[in-house]
Amino acid sequence: MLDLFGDPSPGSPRLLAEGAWLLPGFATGPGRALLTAIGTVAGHTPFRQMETPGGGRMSVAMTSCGHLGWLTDRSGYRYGVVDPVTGQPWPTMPLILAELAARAAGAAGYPGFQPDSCLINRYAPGTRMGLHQDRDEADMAHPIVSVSLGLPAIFLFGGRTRTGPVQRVPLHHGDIVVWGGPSRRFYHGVAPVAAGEHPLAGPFRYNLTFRRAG
Ligand SMILES: O=C(O)CCC(=O)C(=O)O
Ligand SMILES: [Mn+2]
Repeated sequence: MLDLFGDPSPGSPRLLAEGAWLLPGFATGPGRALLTAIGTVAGHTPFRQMETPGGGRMSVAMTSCGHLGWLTDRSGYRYGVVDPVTGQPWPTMPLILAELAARAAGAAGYPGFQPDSCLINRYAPGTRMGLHQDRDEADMAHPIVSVSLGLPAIFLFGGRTRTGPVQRVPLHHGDIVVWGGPSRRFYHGVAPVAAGEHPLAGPFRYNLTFRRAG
């Protein structure tokens, strides 16, 4: 039987911090199918650059699928069941995405992960994500599963405080980072993405961030 997730050459998992693993190439095999799924979701609920509570605009374009979508606007950061752009519920999370997230979480020591939210980030060259914590979720017992597709990027992985030392972790198409438990609230971000052309994703980096939000 065809194993969609069977990658020909995934690297060995690398421990980044207690509870945090880099799974090199874990999603390379299904990369093309994952990008197709992203295109299908974005056909229903388009990428948009959301407003920050301070009145700025995110440089990264975002959309979501799953029961809950992550939102930011002048009234703050939160999850919602309705996409404010379409006025409709977020599209159902494609099975290929949910299964990949569960498999990656299991490989990192978090069995039984069932995400109810998949934030899809699209980085054009020059865009970045500042150091932040993922802390809008109801129950921090669940890990974060973060899949990189398309152009490479440097993932910034810090610690408990914003000002502590930061690891610079190169991420390539198909790499997954999973963090949870003792590192669930660790600061992290993405350095400005360099211009390039990826054979499957064109001039973009995509990131899938799976969470159990509700
Ligand atoms: O793009 C990434 O690798 C990280 C995204 C992220 O941290 C987030 O969306 O909260
Ligand atoms: Mn984050």
